[in-house]
Amino acid sequence: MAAVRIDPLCFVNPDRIMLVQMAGEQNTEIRDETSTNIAINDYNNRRHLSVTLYESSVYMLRVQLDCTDRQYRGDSLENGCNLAHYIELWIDLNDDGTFNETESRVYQRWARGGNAYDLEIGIPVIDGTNTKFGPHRTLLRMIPSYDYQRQCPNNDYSETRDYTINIIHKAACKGKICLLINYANGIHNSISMISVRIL
Ligand SMILES: [Ca+2]
Repeated sequence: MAAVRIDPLCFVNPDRIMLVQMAGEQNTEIRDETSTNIAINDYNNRRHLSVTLYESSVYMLRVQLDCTDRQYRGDSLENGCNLAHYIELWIDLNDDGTFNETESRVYQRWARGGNAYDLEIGIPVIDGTNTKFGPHRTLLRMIPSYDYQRQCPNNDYSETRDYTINIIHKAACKGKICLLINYANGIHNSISMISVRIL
């Protein structure tokens, strides 16, 4: 019987999240330096960490991984952690307690310098139904990449972190005057325009 060849990548210990960082509006920022030491599935409730974002905008979220605990240093891993992981982010935009497909909000992702990922996060317009104003439960999840899952038998690890994203209305500013659009009670046709002078 022929021996089954397992990719050397499969013998590498999973890398762990070392830092999660996202800058928002009004001097808010998520900066989570909690590091995880255990090798298999981990969940961290970090809901007290909150960032405020404008509707209809795009923001960057950076996830830095700890790649120091590696057992294999072959050529295929010279680029660092990025071969083995896939990171996703869901925001419970309608606050119904579940995460559906449209609440998966990563538009693009890039590997940076071997051990960091930049994720482009899209925030939709507040319509009062699918996307509500205010704080929302947000899940960041790291799982093995699809290549890793296909090739490796030990692919059941994951890391999940629970944060809060606060979505607010975008102010449209011209000179020193800003117009705030207020969707009262989530109804589109009850838009009122409020002039606010910036001091
Ligand atoms: Ca939802």
